[in-house]
Amino acid sequence: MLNKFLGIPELASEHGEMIDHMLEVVHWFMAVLFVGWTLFFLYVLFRFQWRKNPKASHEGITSHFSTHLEVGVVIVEVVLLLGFAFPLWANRVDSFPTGPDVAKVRAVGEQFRWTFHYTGPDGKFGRVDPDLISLDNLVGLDREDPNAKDDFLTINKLTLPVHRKAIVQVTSKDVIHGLAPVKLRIQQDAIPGMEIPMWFTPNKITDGDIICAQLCGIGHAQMYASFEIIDGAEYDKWVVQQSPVKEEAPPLASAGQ
Ligand SMILES: [Cu+2]
Repeated sequence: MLNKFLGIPELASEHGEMIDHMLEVVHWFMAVLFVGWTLFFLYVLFRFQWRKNPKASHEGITSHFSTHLEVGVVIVEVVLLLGFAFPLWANRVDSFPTGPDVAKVRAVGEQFRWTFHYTGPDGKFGRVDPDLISLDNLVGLDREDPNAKDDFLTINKLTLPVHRKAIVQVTSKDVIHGLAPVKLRIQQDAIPGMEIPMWFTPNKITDGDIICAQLCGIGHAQMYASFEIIDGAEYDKWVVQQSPVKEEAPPLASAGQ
């Protein structure tokens, strides 16, 4: 209810309901804290006003009420973090799904766009090497590698099949970016030199925005991509169509654009 009031975007992944539930709990908790501490603050303003207490007391308040209250708040926060947030995230980055049905994509961030690297029909990524990166080879794919033959790239557009598990491996070519397809309720920072996988299951045929969640430079606001969740059979057809790479990469977005 509070989520709706705050305008949360449509939900399009299986685990997202738990994320939304936690968001709802956190928002209610923050609302209670906000109102509670405001009332306490106003009470203190009047209770200890100068007119009623012309002489400052060096003893101060003797009641431990506020200390107990603060300990209570800390306990609730620890429960939220250790009981909800950590297990939720652990599910996304532990025990990765395997099998031919799993859609695998590498998301490569750079100033200021996302390149998505697909395995192609073989389900295997070709070897990548930073030394091979050029304007014609955005992810440094080694075309000599047999696994690379059917790999293909898309720019600023992530396509995934509905109701099938997807692993997205997030990395960056320059600075820290953050891959945030908000409707899928998942997000991962892209760290240069690291490839960080996360997995989820899209459960709705829809499309949505992918924003860069880290302030990554002067063109950060233009670092916009989108995702599309399509029917599984359609996805398989699309993968075959796209493979191997035929399209040319658009010119690098410059900072001034
Ligand atoms: Cu960015």
